[in-house]
Amino acid sequence: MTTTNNLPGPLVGVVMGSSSDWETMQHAVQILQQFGVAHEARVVSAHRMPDDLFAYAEQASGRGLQAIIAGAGGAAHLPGMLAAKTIVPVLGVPVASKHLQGVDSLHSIVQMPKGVPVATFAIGNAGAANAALFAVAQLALHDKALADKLNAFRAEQTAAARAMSLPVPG
Ligand code: RP5
Repeated sequence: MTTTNNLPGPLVGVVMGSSSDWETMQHAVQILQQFGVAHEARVVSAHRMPDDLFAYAEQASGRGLQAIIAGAGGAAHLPGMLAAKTIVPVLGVPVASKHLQGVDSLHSIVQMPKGVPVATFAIGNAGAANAALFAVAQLALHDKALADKLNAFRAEQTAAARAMSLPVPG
């Protein structure tokens, strides 16, 4: 478990179906670290440890989690099953799979039935980072210091984009 900010417990849970998802999901954790958001990261496999998945979801609200970022690949049932068992917002990250490049993961996560939402992000690293930025934005609604950090982050991105130059055609 990783926590920062001297807060009593994690505000954001980052879970994934396998340690093989870490390469992607570390991008979510890096953002949470950058913004000083208390968080934890764990493997919670929907298929290999379903009882743990249910326990994690059932305890999420009581433990003070404000968002769960869930990444999985292939038959990516982790985000949807978490959402089925908790009203804590679940942010789903499709991890690129070996054979179908994550389109299978995306479809598995995004096609939730009406009534049980999972906020679904892009396949891969961008999706993982954006899920964390979305969680930061949720928390920033009630945390002025965090909102200031998020606005500064956006301003830096804008400045970097404005400073971009293109090669002169030959
Ligand atoms: C999913 O199966 C995991 O989320 C992972 O993306 C995929 C492959 O898992 P490993 O076989 O690498 O453990 O449950």
